[in-house]
Amino acid sequence: MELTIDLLLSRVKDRELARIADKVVSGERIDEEEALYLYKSNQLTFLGALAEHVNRKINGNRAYFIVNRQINPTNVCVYQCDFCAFGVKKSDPRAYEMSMEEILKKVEETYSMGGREVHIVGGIPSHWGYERYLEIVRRIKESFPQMVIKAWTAIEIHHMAKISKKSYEEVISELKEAGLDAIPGGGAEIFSDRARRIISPNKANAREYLQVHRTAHRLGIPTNATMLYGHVETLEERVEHMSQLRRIQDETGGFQVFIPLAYWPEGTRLGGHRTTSVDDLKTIAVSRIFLDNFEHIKAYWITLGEKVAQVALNFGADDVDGTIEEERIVHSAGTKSAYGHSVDRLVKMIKRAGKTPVERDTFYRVVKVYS
Ligand code: V47
Repeated sequence: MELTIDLLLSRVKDRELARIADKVVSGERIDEEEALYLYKSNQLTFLGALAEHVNRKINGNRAYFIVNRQINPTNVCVYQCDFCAFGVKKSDPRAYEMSMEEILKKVEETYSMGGREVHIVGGIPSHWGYERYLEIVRRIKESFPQMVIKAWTAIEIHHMAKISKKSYEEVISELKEAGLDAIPGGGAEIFSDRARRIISPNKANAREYLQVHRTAHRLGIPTNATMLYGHVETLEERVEHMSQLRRIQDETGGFQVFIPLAYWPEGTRLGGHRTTSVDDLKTIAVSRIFLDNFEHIKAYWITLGEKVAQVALNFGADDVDGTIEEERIVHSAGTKSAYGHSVDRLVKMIKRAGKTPVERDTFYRVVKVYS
């Protein structure tokens, strides 16, 4: 690998690119302007090799997956963000709400198949009280104490704080007490106020999203971070988004993974186009290089598609998420990926990308290495 990167460095003609790459290879942090330069560069394979060089220093040849399940208890949502085709009004014929029994049945299915994690997020219905969110966590933990519960985005937690008139600290402590283990990264979208005013003007803003995560870290709850890209945001706004995450990670160290989410436009009010694979791979690569204090970068196979996710594993990503079983959010917006995959399929996907598949738990502890 060293030889490859040295060889590549010696051949790069763009002086500025070579200077930034030199910095990266010697382990120096790059700034926002340099990240933007990488983003704007069309040396895609070089960028991939550089990001992969960084990834290998952290994760070796391993690529992670988890046996998990997503559960979206309801799609009823007060916010109606323009980029989202999943959330609907209560009166919409597509509206649904799972009963506690339905939720527990899904957790049981996953548990009996060796599942390690349930990832629970949904719409935000105006008729749900704070207790309902706590109850879902509590009942799952009571019935399946071994199951790791990664639940409720910062947007949902902000909403809980609002309706219960409690602080983030109180809400997260009570969720933790009920059995919450980790918080997923959803709801970040793009932090820029300008872009947020266009795509999701009503829900919690960037400052509130980040404050929820900061509070969770302080209370010992690890969280993930996402970025929805490919809608109305600029490249500058993407880099600024990552920069805010990097600053918080410097402070707390509580983020486990960064997940760039490629926007899917079908059925959304915002419309627009799908991202190109070149953009997807650049975003993975730039995030791997820029977020030097994040251990993991996830190539989420649901938004990227399996094939681009495989290539992304050679462009700096080291994780593909999991078996998932029942993805609804991005499927509402047109993704053609499967709803879920078997362990076998994920292992093959990773092996065929030239990586060693490693089954992990939510906290990136190794469960099984498929060497
Ligand atoms: O917050 C909504 C995104 C997110 C669309 O933490 C869309 O491990 C693309 O956050 N096109 C939810 N994306 C999913 C999410 C996630 C997924 C996997 C793992 C983790 C983790 C988190 O989905 C939302 C939003 O940013 N989303 N609509 C759309 N049209």
